[in-house]
Amino acid sequence: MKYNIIRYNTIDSTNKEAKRQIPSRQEGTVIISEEQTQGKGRLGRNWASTKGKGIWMSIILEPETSMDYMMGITSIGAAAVNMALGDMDIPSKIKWPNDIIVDGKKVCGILTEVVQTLNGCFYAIIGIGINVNQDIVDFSKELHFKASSLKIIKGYDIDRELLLMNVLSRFRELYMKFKLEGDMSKSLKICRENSMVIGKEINLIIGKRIRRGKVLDLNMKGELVVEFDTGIEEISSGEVSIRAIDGYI
Ligand code: BT5
Repeated sequence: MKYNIIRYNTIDSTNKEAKRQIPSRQEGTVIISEEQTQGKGRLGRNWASTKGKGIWMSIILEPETSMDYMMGITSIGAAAVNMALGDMDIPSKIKWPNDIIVDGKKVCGILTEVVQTLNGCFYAIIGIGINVNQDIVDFSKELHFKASSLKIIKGYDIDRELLLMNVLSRFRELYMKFKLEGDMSKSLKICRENSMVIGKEINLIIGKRIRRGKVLDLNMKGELVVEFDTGIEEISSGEVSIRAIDGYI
């Protein structure tokens, strides 16, 4: 997969722009913007995307896999970001399915969307947002408690371009293993080893319903294996959020 990086100064959302550019763009197209005016999180939530301070990007993919495995791409992205941060001496944890946490705060979120074109082709768009050089004042009050940036953590400005290249190169390595060999095991190993939730009691939030359970593992598709009173279930990331019983995560 060869990357083709398309840069914007401002855009509504790089995921939205990636969607607009399908199918004229090929796998490996990266849409990146200095700022997003309508950055998107999961389930209709917003993503704060301060100008010039983060990495706000989306990669267009053609994974040629079944729908079942599509959401596993989020795990590949999470593992890639975890490795790239590790390369820069920043240890991080992964809160399934899509948050990267450093020192108890969220520094990165991932949003994977699947698009089917009229001629029946499936694309995946993985959107990755990393808080790099924000100061505390750049975050809204609501985010002070749960968000942080690499600059706040390290105490100095981080080279966004270097981090971008690291993330892209780690992502390609893990994604191509999955695409060519159907093998997601390395990504899942990283997600397991750095998981914030395996072994923990959690509340699983599905719409208005909350279910309490204990996280046992991730399965081969990157789904969460949870033990409830009623038995063990495999939970896909689509419509759910989780909260630990004992705190923010
Ligand atoms: C996510 O959603 O974490 C996925 C975020 C994906 C953002 C990227 S940026 C490039 C691409 N283009 C897009 O439009 N999106 C993708 P979720 O798990 O739903 O988390 C959203 C929640 O995180 C919000 O409700 C806030 O509480 C919090 N949040 C918002 N902005 C944040 C930020 N910059 N840093 C940390 N937390 C934030």
